[in-house]
Amino acid sequence: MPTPLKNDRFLRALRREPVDCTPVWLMRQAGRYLPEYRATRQAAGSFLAMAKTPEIACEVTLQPLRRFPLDAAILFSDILTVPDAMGLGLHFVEGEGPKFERPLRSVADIDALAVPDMDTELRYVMDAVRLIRRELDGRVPLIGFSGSPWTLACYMVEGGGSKEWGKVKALALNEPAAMHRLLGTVTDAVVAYLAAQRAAGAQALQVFDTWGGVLSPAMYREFSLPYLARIARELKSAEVPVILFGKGNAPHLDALFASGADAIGVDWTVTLEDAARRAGGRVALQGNLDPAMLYGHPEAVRAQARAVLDSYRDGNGGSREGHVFNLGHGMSPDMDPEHVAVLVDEVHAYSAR
Ligand code: 1CP
Repeated sequence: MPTPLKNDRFLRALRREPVDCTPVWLMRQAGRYLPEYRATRQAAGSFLAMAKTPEIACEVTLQPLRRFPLDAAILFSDILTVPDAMGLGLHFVEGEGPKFERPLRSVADIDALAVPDMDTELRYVMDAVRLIRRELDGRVPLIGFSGSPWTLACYMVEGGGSKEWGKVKALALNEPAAMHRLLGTVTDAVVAYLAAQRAAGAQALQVFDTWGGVLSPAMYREFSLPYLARIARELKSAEVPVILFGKGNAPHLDALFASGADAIGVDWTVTLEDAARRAGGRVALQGNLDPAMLYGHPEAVRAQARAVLDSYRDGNGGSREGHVFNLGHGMSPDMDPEHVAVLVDEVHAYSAR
């Protein structure tokens, strides 16, 4: 029998149940802003070596929890493990970010793709999930995650990050049937990947649609939204909630609220007041402090945290239930850990019921 959770605020908030204060975790809470992360990375040699060694992935997952009373842990890994396991050959070029040795260059490449085996090619991820659950010992829940089909397809077609995403948009425009076959295969892989993380012990699942917001509304509705909704439908389970986070998803919130997901993660380009009003209690909301607010001085960080908490309450009929505090996107390497401590403290103290 797994240890019962000592702190289940995060899961309760995702179910819109009452909590003693608003739970908080931060996207990229494990990362280069922490000196202990930089030391572990130096010793491991590379980011991929860290992600592929369960003991190191576990250590790095726990680092921010030793410093701050965060209400959830997130698996230390990357969204690009899935295309790597599909044979694209992930590596990191110093200062340039992720690259694939064999990006998708033709319709034949797309048709040759297969869903990877979770027990072999991605076993290291499941081993990390099992190890982290054991080491957490019920302190807080563990979040598993995946990239969204559209966001993974962006990297698979471009071969790395991009400013314009011209190749993948051209594919969607010129070869829509092949694009849908690609998104279909990637969706099968994402569902299998998240289900395997759940089976290994993940207690909530988040899908990162980081690049959905670069699409026009018509293209978003064709190439991102239906696949997000399929994931939410296929993973529906009362015990393991699904969070759909999308950078720039504000124009699509009404469709996302009806997608079947338990919670929607939003960035700071929408007020939580507006989002909560439109959600009307159908889903929980996660977000949405602009990460750059962490560059402010501690009193400014506290004021910004309170403003986010109040904005949610104002849109949610005066109640703070159903809100998970987070940033609107990930943390950056030059952020001050002291400011994170201040932020977490303010969220808990100010929202205490
Ligand atoms: O140490 C290093 O230099 C590596 C930097 C790094 C880190 C810390 C990368 C490479 N990935 C990660 C971890 C990571 N990636 C997590 C860990 C859990 C956490 O603490 O939150 C998660 C959830 C991700 C997810 C991820 N990877 C996303 C989606 C989230 C987001 O930020 O929008 C994306 C787009 C990636 C791709 C990726 N991996 C790494 C980098 C630098 C990038 C971005 C590349 C680009 O700008 O296109």
